[in-house]
Amino acid sequence: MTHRKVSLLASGLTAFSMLAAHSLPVLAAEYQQGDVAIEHPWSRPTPPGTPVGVGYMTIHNHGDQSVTLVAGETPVAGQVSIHETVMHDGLMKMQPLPDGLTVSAGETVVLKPHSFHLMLEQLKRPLAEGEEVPLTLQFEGMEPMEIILQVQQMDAMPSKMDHSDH
Ligand SMILES: [Cu+2]
Repeated sequence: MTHRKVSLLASGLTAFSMLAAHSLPVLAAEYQQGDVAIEHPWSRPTPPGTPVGVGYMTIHNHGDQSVTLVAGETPVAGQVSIHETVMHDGLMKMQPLPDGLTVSAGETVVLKPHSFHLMLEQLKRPLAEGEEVPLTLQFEGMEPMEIILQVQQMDAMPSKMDHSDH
């Protein structure tokens, strides 16, 4: 009897702390579909006239098979591409990943400045700080996954590097 009570209390507390966490405005949002979890999807404000925006997030694959992000879609952009930034002859350069971005079984991949990222191309309007941008992610062989990018400044992130060069 006592044990049951304790475990009920514990699960109640867990539910409460999850609710509390989700009610905090700046906290990382988490999305889960099948074995894929998306953490802290975010984007950056764009100056007027900028043709592209970015999409960053952490992708966890909790499954025992690799998953591949092959496409994305958002109402604010004409096209979403999956890019990586690489060093080429001593210069940083970004290039599309034609086969998508694969996350191996049990692994985590972080989309962030100067690394993997989504490009929101043919932006239809500037993205403003504080805005929430809906984004549909398509992993190969999975149902589309709806997430929200929080538009925020770089300052909120540990990296001080600027990514405005595209
Ligand atoms: Cu890019």
